Amino acid sequence: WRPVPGTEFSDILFDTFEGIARITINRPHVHNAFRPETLEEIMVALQKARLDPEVGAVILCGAGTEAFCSGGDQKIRGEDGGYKDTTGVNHLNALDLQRMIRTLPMPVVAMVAGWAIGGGNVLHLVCDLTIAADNARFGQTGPRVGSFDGGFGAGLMARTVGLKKAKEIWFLCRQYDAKEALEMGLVNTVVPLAELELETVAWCREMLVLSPTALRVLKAGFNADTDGLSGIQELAGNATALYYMTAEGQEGRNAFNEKRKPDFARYPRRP
Ligand code: 2NE
Repeated sequence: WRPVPGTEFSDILFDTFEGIARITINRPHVHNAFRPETLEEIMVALQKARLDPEVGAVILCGAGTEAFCSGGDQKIRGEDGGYKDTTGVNHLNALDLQRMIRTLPMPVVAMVAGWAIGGGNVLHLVCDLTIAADNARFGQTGPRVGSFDGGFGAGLMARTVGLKKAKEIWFLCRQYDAKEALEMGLVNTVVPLAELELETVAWCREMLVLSPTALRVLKAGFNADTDGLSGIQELAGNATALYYMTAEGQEGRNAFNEKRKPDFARYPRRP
């Protein structure tokens, strides 16, 4: 792994390896709970990964082996509608990050060792794939600590593990081990902790040799109905980008720039 030059972060580590960008939440003293700055930094790193033509997959993980992420940092949760940043402003920018992960045009793989709790459980849920170590433990705590995520946390959870199981997870605030998470479809695979990174990189490598456009449009397709009109926007944006690459699409631009009528008759109506 090579640190990405020009990126100085306080709460995350950001490095790359052979087309994979790895973002590590680096707050092990609180089981990698996030504060607004953590999430802001992850979004900056994701945008850098998006703009790097060498990067085709992202791994999201937590520092150490005890926790992927324990959700919002309860020590800085404010009274004014969110989590306080260092200037005292409250944020719920976990929701911004969730949307960004879903619209990133490449697979995001959660690599989960240890706790994935509260907003940390939702964070891996919104990733495209989850590779779990055998020491991983999952669960929601919201109704116990005075919080909830009724957006992707509830709706995407239900679509992932089924409605009854999702309600159980949220209504009872139980914890589930890696084997149970695999059985309910919350994770893709479980591997021994010592093999977690190798296995996650292997999954990324398998995807990296496949068609990036196919994966990109498939991701948008998987998310489209759940994300409503903004999901359709993402899917349709891919269609627009592909259309721009055709001679038919370029004829419209050329005609405008050349101050003539466009001649679309040359382009067939396909069955
Ligand atoms: C994760 C869990 C079950 C682990 O328990 P254990 O016994 O292994 O560790 P311990 O001792 O609780 O935690 C170790 C240190 O990490 C801190 C703890 O306070 C402790 O530090 P000290 O007090 O000893 O100094 N820590 C752990 N999680 C933290 C957190 N989220 N915020 C601040 N400090 C944290 C156990 O630690 C646990 O249940 N953690 C809390 C999980 C939780 O409730 N997360 C927030 C859910 S709400 C949310 O994430 C959210 C949302 O619902 C909507 C929008 C955005 C976020």
